[in-house]
Amino acid sequence: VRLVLASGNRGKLREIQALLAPHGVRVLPQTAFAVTEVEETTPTFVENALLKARNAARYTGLPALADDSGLEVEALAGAPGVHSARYAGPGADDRLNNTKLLEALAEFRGEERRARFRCVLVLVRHPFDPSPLIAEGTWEGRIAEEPRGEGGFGYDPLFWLPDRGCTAAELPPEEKNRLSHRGQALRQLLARWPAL
Ligand code: ITT
Repeated sequence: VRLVLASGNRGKLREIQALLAPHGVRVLPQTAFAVTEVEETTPTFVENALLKARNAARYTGLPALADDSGLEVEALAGAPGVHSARYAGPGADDRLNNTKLLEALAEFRGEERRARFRCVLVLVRHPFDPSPLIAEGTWEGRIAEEPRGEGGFGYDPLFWLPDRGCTAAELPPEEKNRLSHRGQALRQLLARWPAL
């Protein structure tokens, strides 16, 4: 099975390739095709993922998988949520986003820094697929007071796992995939995928 990943995020690509390779699924990056990215204009993860998946299927003629994900921080009423990639403004990188998050939580301690990652995956077999496969996963943690670790991407250096005593960026990649919102969503997607 071959599919295109409707994402420009290399961290997501790496993790999803590792999760799907054992199932005989080859995941091609949409950057290998002339795909014009869509704007993520909707207020929900699932609608954004659908937009991205249909768009990539339209440009490539391949089945397309999209991942819309983000970090929901309780003390910030669920922000940055669907806006996680550009929390610190248009063109913001991971470092700026992480700095902004630490500033927003400066007043909060311990339990008050609870947060969760959320990942919604959508698979469309063709651009007008009337019944896309949809799966979701969440991962609970806290926002650390300072970044730790070099692994993963995005907010991983700030995502503290109280049970493990480390951040997501300090986990080996296969351990992150075993625990993460993305790993959970992908296993749910595989269970719902009749062709596999
Ligand atoms: P695509 O839309 O092209 O896939 P993106 O990075 O813009 O790439 P999203 O709109 O889904 O993707 O934004 C998700 C953001 O949430 C991402 O940029 C990270 O900042 C954060 N995020 C999602 N999963 C994460 C993870 O496993 N570890 C750390 N941060 C994560």
